Amino acid sequence: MIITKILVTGAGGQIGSELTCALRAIYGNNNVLATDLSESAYEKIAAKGPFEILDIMQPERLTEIVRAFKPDAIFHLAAILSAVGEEKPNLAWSINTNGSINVYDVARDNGVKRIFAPSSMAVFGPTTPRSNTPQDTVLQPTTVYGMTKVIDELIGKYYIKRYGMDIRGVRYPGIISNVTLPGGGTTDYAVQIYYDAVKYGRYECFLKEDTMLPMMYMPDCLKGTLDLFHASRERLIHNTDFNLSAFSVTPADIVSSIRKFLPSFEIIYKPDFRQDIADSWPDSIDDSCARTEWDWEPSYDLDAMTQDMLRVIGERMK
Ligand code: NAD
Ligand code: AKB
Repeated sequence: MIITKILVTGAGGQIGSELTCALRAIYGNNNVLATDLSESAYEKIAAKGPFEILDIMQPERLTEIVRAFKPDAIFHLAAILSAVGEEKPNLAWSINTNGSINVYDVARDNGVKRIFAPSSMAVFGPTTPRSNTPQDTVLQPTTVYGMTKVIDELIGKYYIKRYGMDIRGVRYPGIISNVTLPGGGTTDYAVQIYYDAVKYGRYECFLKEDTMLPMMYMPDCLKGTLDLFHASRERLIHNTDFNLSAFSVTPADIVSSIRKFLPSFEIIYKPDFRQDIADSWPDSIDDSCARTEWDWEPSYDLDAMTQDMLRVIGERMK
């Protein structure tokens, strides 16, 4: 299948702002249309290629944009994440489920050949095996965000079966990056800690020091996303729901890693409502299906990531 033109929803977010640039490097700036709700996304990525303001809750506007641009593929990243989802459950419910259906319907009706739509480790809950969480296991999340992500995985499978569509997705762990700040999740601490380490030499953490969660550095997130997107469909047994992992860490592990480079870094722990969310998620994930079906292999461990994060953020703050 030849893909030449791509549309990205939620392109101004933590992942979209970097994935859009990675896609433009492969497919050409003018062949990747970035879309998002606001002008701030426009400032970040528009200069390097086309941009349209798009609310995925407006299917007529989505249809208009898709008919004009004629993408072969859509990366559907627009969503409300876990912490904001608990504060605004109806919004999360609506955007993460009805918004996805809008995107899949417009794609189906306008000849879009492939969709990449990320899921999350938030599909798991307290009744799932917590360590080395298997690929095919109990999905009983206790957050609105997690529920919507389970439903998204199932909607994708339904559209694959009923309409023959090609829809793929991974259950990302917490993504750590240094270009765009995260948009309201529970793993956001693992990004902010690096910014505050460089800027203030101290950080107030909203999770307890021993809260173990799976995490991944953005270069691996981009690599995994693109590798699954480009994988041969014949090899894939799973589709919308691949477990994906790189390493598992606690806040205390990140503090130790930062102190290897900034020995005077200080931390205080003040857990808030996000602790309950984190406690419902796995501490490690078995991603062997991704490794077998499309050769997934992460590159970064904690210290390699810390060194790079501190270097990039430090250079930017000079
Ligand atoms: P983000 O919050 O940083 O970005 C989401 C973007 O969607 C924002 O730019 C926002 O403006 C946009 N958006 C929200 N509502 C919209 C609407 N109605 N119409 C159009 N755009 C809208 O999120 P992200 O971290 O970049 O996540 C991208 C995808 O990856 C999401 O599906 C998320 O669930 C998933 N994911 C992310 C992580 C992570 O750690 N970042 C982990 C697991 C899964
Ligand atoms: C969040 O914390 O909500 C996200 C995720 C793991 O899906 N980073």
